[in-house]
Amino acid sequence: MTDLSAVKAALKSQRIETPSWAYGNSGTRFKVFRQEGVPRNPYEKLDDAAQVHAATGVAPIVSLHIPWDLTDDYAALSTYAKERGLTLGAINSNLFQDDDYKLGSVANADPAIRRKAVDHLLECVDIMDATGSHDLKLWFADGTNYPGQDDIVTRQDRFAEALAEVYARLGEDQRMLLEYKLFEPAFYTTDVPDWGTSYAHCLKLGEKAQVVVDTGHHAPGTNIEFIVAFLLREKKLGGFDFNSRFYADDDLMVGSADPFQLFRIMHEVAKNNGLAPETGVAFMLDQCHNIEAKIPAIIRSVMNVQEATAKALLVDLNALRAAQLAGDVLEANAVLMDAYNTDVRPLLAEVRTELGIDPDPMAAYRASGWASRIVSERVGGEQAGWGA
Ligand code: LRH
Ligand code: MN
Ligand code: MN
Repeated sequence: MTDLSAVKAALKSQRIETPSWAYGNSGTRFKVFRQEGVPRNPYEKLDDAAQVHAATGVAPIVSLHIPWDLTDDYAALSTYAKERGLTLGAINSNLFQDDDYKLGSVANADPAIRRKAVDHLLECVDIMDATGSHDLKLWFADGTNYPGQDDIVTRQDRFAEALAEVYARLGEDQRMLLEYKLFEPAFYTTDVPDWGTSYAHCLKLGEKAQVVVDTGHHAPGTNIEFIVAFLLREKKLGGFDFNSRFYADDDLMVGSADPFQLFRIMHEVAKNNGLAPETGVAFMLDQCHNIEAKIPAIIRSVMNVQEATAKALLVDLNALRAAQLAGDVLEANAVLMDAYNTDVRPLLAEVRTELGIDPDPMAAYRASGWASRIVSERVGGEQAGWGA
């Protein structure tokens, strides 16, 4: 039997971090469909994030992306966040939108370009000092398109050297979270293509370097929950970039394409103590909302993570272990499926009522009038967007 009050307590204390870029305009490489009322600066992104937190009660942290969230006073931005019940989370670097990085950033053959790239990363740590952020999130577009284009091992050496310099700059309570991605924009080799490469670099760097699992960055059919379980065992899972994919790096709402996969991932997290704050797993979203309204899509995504988490917490671990030890394959599988097939929406409605918020976050947001307010107030100025 599962202790329902412990399940509720875990759901109340889980924190889901939303990305500043999901509030701005975004699109595919074919077209950005602009939406009315979209934020014009990082401050307005925080205003929208505060609406997501008000509706869900569990999303008080916002990741920034530099330079998309450029401002001349990050301490002031952090204060603005605090005044709205928010804190600034991971600082995401950007080494993929400058002409200089055509052949790579920290793995570029040109030492001057490598220097420029490392300087950007060091500047991101300066920003973390100003915002009080604990996590530097690194994703590199580095790689090659053609066999023979550059030397695979030399590029790894350049990577290791750059990461070591940035690692040495981290403060006591700061971490480096290293993402991996199978391919794109590079199509032949990618310098950090998989969790093993990220893990190997992190292991050499030390305790403050951990792996980020972006759920959209794997080959089709990859068993992501195995990776999650392995990294938790090694104390190397820094966090998630949640999103959904059907084909490649689709960046759709988490839990929309394959809610069962999300449940299997959250089962490994819950079972292996990954929900305990001291384990330090950051539950971040990394998504874009190209054709749907952004704020309600982010609210829906937060709810999808909560539903998967609730189901994972309902797994009867004693019954599961007993079935596993007895070699009862069907019963062990049934224990998992019983939890997955539970409708957890009434439980989450109770959790929200106990938190003092509306049991229906989507309805609460609709009733708030925020959607029409931003359309009438945010006129003029450049709308913020992916890459802007
Ligand atoms: C590119 C990517 C990556 C980063 C984000 C900003 O694949 O989605 O995951 O975290 O852009
Ligand atoms: Mn990501
Ligand atoms: Mn991605």
